[in-house]
Amino acid sequence: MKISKITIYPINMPLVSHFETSFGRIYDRECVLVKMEAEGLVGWGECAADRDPGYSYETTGTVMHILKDFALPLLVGQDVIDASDFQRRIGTIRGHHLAKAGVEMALWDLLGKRDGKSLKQMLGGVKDAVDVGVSVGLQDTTSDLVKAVDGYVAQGYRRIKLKIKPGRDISEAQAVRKAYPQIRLQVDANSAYTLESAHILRPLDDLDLLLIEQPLFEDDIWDHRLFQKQIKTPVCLDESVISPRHARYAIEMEACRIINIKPGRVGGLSQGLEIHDMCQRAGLPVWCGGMLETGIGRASNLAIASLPGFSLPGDISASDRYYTRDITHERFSLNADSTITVPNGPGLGVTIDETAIKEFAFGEVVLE
Ligand code: OSB
Ligand code: MG
Repeated sequence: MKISKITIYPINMPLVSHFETSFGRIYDRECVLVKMEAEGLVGWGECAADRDPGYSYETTGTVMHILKDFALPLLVGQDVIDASDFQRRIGTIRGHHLAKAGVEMALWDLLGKRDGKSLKQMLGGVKDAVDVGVSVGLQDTTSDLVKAVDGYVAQGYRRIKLKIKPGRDISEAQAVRKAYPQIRLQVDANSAYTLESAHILRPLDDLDLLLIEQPLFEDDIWDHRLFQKQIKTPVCLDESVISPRHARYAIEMEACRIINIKPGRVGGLSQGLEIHDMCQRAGLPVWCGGMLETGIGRASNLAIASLPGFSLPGDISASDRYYTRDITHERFSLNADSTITVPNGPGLGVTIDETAIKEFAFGEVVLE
């Protein structure tokens, strides 16, 4: 598609309630939206970096810089054929996967709108609705945590993920397991442990968890291999898998038994697709992670989560779990069976509330 203009907006949206992980608490969510115009059509994408470099080294600020000064000048005025052509063109930029992925998403949206195909169709999705769960942040007390879980279970979520950190791990997971002996339960440490300290997680083996997500450093696939040998619960990698190559390293090293695919973290939907295919060949289950996305990123996550290898519930909750006001006209809601329906309109299948974007945006850069 001949790209005529790209506009990027850093935005800030208030969260319904604060969200706390091992790297900090947030009350609102920043990200960068990408509006790509080509051949009379408009495509949208979302770069899932946050204000602070807690989950990733990328931030709203680095995304604006990398896109404005390096990535977008390689694209505007060019005829970009598809996602692999896009990856080839931006291949000279090292890293910055969250930035790149938002632009790739906008390109997929445009291609789908041109061809009258949904993203699900283009990626090879097979499900009309996908199993989802909710990621519950750290709370002030264990009883607050159980209350928060009560609320989500009452809303119909049948898979719960708990954020953990040193000192707020075993007793938290035990309390929720006691309250819900049958529920599908998993924990996410966001790299808060070291191989030396991780032995304290061993009691989690008694709680019948689906998985333990990213206990150790993000750049340490090898230590995850050593940790997986010490624990029966499957280790799942999130932060450590930044590309299809890293997925291969993790599989070959037996560093994990499950992989969380976030298209943003791995540099785009095309890269997520490669990891999905690789894990299917290797017999590893995958699931779709989340980054508190707006309706744009949520639509994209639902589409990729509809592929056959996504056999575990995704961190894709209903819109009202995150935002009172979103930037898409469509809101995603939870079905009675703890699924969310995959959009099937052309491209991402969502329409954009540009008035809301104008209100949440704290900047705008246009390249044409
Ligand atoms: O580690 O999975 C994570 C949110 C922001 C950054 C990292 C993570 C998360 C979540 C929330 O766990 C998932 C969601 O509901 O979007
Ligand atoms: Mg995670």
